[in-house]
Amino acid sequence: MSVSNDNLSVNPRLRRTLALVLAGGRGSRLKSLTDWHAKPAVPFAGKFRIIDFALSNCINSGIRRIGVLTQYKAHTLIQHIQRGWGFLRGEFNEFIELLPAQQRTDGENWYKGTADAVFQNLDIIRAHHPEFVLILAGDHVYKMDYGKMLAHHLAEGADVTVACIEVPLADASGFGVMAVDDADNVVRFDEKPAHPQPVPGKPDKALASMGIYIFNAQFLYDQLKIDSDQSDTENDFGKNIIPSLIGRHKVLAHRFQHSCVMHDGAREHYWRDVGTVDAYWEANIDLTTVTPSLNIYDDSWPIWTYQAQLPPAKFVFDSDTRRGMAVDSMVSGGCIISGAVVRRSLLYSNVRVNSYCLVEDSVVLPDCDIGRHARLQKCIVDQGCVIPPGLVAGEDPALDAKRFYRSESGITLITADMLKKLEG
Ligand code: ADQ
Ligand code: ADP
Repeated sequence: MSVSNDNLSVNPRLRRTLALVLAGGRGSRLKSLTDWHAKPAVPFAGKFRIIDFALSNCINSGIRRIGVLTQYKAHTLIQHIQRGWGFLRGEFNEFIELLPAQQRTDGENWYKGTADAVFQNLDIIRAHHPEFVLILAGDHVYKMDYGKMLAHHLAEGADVTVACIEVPLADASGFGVMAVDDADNVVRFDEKPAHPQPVPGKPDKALASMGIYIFNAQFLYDQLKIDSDQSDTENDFGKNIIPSLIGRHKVLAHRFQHSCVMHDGAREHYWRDVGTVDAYWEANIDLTTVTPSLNIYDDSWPIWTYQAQLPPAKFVFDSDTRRGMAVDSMVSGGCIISGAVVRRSLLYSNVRVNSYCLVEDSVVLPDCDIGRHARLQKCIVDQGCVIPPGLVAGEDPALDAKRFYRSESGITLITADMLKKLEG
């Protein structure tokens, strides 16, 4: 495969690319974590929100014209973007524009599938006169140079290019699964197949779509029109549009390994859909390890966010408990750990951990207060929880399942609503 490393020739084309970040999905597999936020607005890695990764990738790749398509529970997402991402300069034809579902078309529908979300905004998109449209999901954590993908798209003269990655065959039925020829043209695409096809010669791997597409703009408009005229369509890129193009147009596969960013001379082959409680816990806890798989200290590919200004984390040694510490942990601004022990955990902003508490292998979202003598093991504590003194979670699976949400692999999710019910 020939992928040009010469981003120079791509640069003017990147300026004529419009990125559309799909940020309207419900993300129901995150259970109560998405009761109040759209999945892209769910906090991640202590100070970010999930959407910051896709948006930072755009800026780092040189794409500075971005639309964010919102629908479900968009309030905190919109607030986050308005507060943090307003630095682009309209004078240079740079922008981040929020495109809410607004029933613009004749139908009575909000956005149906992902393609409908784009279709309903076609007039706005056309008005920007893009040459290429890059379609992204707002709910994946990864670092990727979209310039390399565009270079590949151009070099091969594709109509549409789909980014892909090899995933374990056992997980593949959650993805669009494709087969390619020797030149990486997509010859088959099955959306979430019950029996996914393995990669030839690799019986335990499948080639999965990352849900990232580069379309030639006019080609996209034409396909959206064709799709919207059909009656038996869910107006979805993965379910309808991409499969309908195979064999009729040039659909190119672009392998993530060619555009993931470098760190310390190695490619950072990290792409995660933190879409389940288990995956969310794992990806957060991984950051507390000595050498995490995702490097967030990389100043050559910064991840931008909005965060309120907060005082530094504070650790108070209590002479009665003879404790007051956190180890193998990340502790964000505004936290106070007083007379307690925190291990292998990630604390988001403004978390108070009070005397005699033990917090281990847990992810505590912003603005929580953990009452004295509480013990938390393998928990995710949702934003704004006040954990009552003495509460023990993560030690008795049957009891946890009754009071909270307990995942298959034994992670306990605690939310403010669940705690309220406990009180009542
Ligand atoms: P899924 O992840 O199941 O599969 P989907 O639920 O369509 O994809 O969500 C894709 C993105 O679009 C998400 O960021 C979501 O928030 C957003 N979205 C969903 N519905 C939306 C709507 N109506 N309006 C606005 N935004 C919306 C897709 C592909 C697969 C591929 C996986 C990779 O269909 O082929 O393998 O992504 O994760
Ligand atoms: P929600 O509880 O609805 O999710 P958040 O508290 O997360 O809302 O607020 C959204 C954004 O606003 C976050 O990025 C957060 O850091 C920021 N924020 C929260 N409180 C304040 C504040 N008092 N001043 C400035 N920014 C804030």
